[in-house]
Amino acid sequence: MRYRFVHLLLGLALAIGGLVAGSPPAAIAHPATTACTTTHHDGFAMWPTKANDWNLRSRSGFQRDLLAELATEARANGIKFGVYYSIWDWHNPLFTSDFPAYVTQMKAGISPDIIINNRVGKRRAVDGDYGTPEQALPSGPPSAQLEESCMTINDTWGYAAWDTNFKSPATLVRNLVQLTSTSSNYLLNIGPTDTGAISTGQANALKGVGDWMARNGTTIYGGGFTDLVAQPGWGRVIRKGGKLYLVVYGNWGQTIHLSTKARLTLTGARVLDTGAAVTLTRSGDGYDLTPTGASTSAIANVIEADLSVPGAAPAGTGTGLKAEFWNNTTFSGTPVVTRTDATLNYASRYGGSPGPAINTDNFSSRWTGSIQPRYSEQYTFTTASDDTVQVWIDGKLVVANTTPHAPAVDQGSITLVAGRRYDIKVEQTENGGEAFLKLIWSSPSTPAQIVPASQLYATAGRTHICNDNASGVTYSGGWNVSSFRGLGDYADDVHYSTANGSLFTYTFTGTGADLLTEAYSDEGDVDIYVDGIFKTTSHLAYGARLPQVVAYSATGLAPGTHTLKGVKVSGTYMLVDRLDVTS
Ligand SMILES: [Ca+2]
Ligand SMILES: [Ca+2]
Ligand SMILES: [Ca+2]
Repeated sequence: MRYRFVHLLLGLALAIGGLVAGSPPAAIAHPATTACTTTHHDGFAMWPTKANDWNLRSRSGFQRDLLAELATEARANGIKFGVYYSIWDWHNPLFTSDFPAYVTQMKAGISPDIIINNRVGKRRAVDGDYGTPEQALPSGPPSAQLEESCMTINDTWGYAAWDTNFKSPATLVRNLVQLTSTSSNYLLNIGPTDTGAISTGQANALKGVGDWMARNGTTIYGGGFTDLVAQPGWGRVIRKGGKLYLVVYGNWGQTIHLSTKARLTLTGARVLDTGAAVTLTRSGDGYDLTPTGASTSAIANVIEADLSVPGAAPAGTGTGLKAEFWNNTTFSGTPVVTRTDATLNYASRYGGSPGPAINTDNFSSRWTGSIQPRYSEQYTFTTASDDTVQVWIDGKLVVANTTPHAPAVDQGSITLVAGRRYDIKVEQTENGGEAFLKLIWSSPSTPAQIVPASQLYATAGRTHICNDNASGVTYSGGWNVSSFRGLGDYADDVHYSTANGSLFTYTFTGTGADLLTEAYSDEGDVDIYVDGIFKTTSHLAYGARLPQVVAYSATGLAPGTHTLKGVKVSGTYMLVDRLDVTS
């Protein structure tokens, strides 16, 4: 790392990507943000700092304020202006003579609103505010921390006359597309010459990106990861709200196939650049799309498709979970602190704990209440923890890492129903040294994020998950049980029938119930009745095999005993997998 930056006096980096919405005006590569290296480990300031004379103005004949000019120019062009500042300063005498005093001095100068990347620590998921993969393209979305990949246009960060190994516009565009499809930012480095000029090789690369962005930038700004579809071999897919952007790398004009991973409908499609028609047909586990018109880019052409997915529940009204802390690692006795925590996002590190009354070491934490998903989807829960962690949803252990550990990222998944509230319990223990706990969730429609307070409640959940063999469920008309299919069934089992007219009846006490089952090509329609009254016909035929989809939700019933009934109407199979009940 060190050698790379020794000779770097000015590195201007362009961050292009999904974290910033909006379309800047035409520019060489349409950056959304810039990050100018104002000082690196050598401590040499590119602005006329008053702190010392180790800066551009004092040490050269260059008397203008470079950063002020860059800031003015960036803002005039609608580009967010940022600066990169290295907290390592070899020029500061304290750095070598008294490092703890140096750290204290650095901390004293930090604004609470500043963004700190993970190089403040050891580039772990618990360090800083975001991750910084270097010269690398992550294959999937970040799980425990936002990420920004930094990369050079050639092979060197600073200007190097001998380094002419410039990446092609195609490589840069496809890097940008891949990063956007994983909800990562792209920080692309420029090393200007000693006169501030951008070399022809770098300029040509940026011009190529700019040309592509001028036609297809809608794909990038505000776009991000989607798990609604499988990433294809012919390119990448990016989601932005109600649109999917299918970035096609080659063979333009041929029919491409999009495999779906969730129940969705594409209602229209067109070529983004030209508006030319795209033929859209359901096929197999998804859609076939055939564009018309000539290719307008040898790098990549983009199809814009209109996306319809089952509706989201409105944002919740929660304020967080009940939090209890003990000054022992065994949750024993009366908690020393009981309060409501809006989110679970703690970095106690060496000297701290979640509260003044809580030990720095040897404490335990428990959060309880309920969690309310906004989508009927499979949710992945991610924890970043030290020393131990366990997460239960509706009493089921979803995440567990109970061997005391250094900061670790752990995950587990469970399918939830939109708008319902399920019990959640999170336990963490701290023995010694650092202590961390983050609770993150993601789903096909939810980018990985700290679970927001609006979806957390300090009171118990009212929805409980019941298996297809639960008491209260009766089957008539020829049913069998299939277990261990390994296809994602709840409890790895389902009831199934092949006879039209077969039915199940679920008698429950509460205000609502949900039928979850499989959607697949060999399934058909199920008529749904609540309290004996026909409600709807649920269509479960779908090209892709999707476990635990919500076939019907009964909501808002008067408190009391009710029945939910499903009758097989068509298709080869009818399956019953899971029944949730809301009291
Ligand atoms: Ca500690
Ligand atoms: Ca620890
Ligand atoms: Ca089941």
